[in-house]
Amino acid sequence: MKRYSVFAVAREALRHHSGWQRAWASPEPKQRYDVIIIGAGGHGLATAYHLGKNHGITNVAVLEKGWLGGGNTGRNTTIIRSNYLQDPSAAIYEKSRSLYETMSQDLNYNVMFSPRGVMMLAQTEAEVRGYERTAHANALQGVQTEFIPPKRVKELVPIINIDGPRYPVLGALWQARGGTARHDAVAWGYARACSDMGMHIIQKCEVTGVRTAGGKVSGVDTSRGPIDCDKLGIVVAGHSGVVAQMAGFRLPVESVALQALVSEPIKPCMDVVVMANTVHGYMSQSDKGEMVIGGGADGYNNYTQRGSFHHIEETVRALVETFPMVSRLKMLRQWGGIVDMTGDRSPILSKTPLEGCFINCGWGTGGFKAIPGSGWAMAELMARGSSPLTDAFGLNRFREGQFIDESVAAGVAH
Ligand code: FAD
Ligand code: PYC
Repeated sequence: MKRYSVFAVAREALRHHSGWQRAWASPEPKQRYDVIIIGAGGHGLATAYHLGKNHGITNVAVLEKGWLGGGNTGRNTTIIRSNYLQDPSAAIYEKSRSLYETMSQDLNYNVMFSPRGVMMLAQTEAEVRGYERTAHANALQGVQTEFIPPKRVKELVPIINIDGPRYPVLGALWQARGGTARHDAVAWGYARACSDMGMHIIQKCEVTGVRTAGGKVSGVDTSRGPIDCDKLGIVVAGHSGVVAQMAGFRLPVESVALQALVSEPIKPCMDVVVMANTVHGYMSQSDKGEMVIGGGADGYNNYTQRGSFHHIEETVRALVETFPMVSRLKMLRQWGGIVDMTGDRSPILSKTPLEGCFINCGWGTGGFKAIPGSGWAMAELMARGSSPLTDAFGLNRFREGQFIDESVAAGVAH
């Protein structure tokens, strides 16, 4: 793979950009791989990347039924933070956030990581207490956050209305090194690096069955024929229940639509990410100038990849209350993704009842920020059989009642 650099750009400029290579290859599937990963979203690609980079396992195929990054990875609002309450969560999300800091250099691909700061508004006394508690927990965990007063909120976000009609801003949990990254670039950067290691990324290849021999996984059936493997990773987000059923087990996961929308592009007006979880909306400004807006998940299970209309109204209402200037913006487009929700709002990174088969799911509404850390940890779990970062996130926690409850403390009111 030719490296991207300022010299490469200059060289190509001189020869009419005729020498750029395709970022990743599109090979025909082989008959057998050491490892197959189902799902070329961020988590599947990051798992493959770290299998190669950290463990030297490169006879790997990533199978994708659509196009890579076309699931939730290319549909999210790109918020990156690690201000979780429970220790196992803080460990994996902070590992992930720190990997984002150097991802562009590691992948030789600009993922536009922008540590512009993430602010979660406290608009009730209960939220103040909750976020103060999280800030204390984060201090013990080595995660840098602080609880800031309303005056500082207004200084950081001049367009905010801190005297809201229903819920005034009473303070905020502030993570200065949280931020955003370009979601497609994260998928593309990993795909390019995996392809460079000789891995096969096979798009338009739907897994339709899981094959077993002697009680162990032996391969998959796909829309492009059967493929053998020694180990299988299921990393399919909202379709985890469907694929797990093919492998013969059930998951404590529900699939619902979560949606987002963007406004027309406007001049720079807000250089931090703001989440208002009581009124239920969040907003940041993209590099193109669009206001990127998200709200709540649908209250019922579905696979529509669209989301229900009343959520758009609720979200926009919440944001008009928080940022009155939003009332004068035109909204350009809206979309949805199918997110995989667990009861404790924590992910599952685990061995499964089928030997050789591993699962990575349950990131729900918050897994973009976790992509590099999850890939690192999942690769370790698949290569070595355990990982300190995944120990607490096994399927057995649902049997044993060892939940990692982030349903309130995660700060996203989903
Ligand atoms: P995906 O990117 O969905 O990848 C799974 C892939 O598996 C898909 O490409 C799918 O086509 C493929 N697949 C499924 N079934 C099969 C099959 N049978 N065979 C082959 N391939 C298959 N998280 C944050 O941290 N911050 C945010 O701001 C944020 N905002 C969000 C906003 C919205 C609107 C949505 C929908 C999500 C948001 N999230 C956010 C959550 C985040 O997007 C997801 O948790 C994360 O992208 C999940 O990545 P993934 O790789 O597990 O799944
Ligand atoms: O997890 O930070 C998050 C998030 C923001 C929007 C959706 N998820």
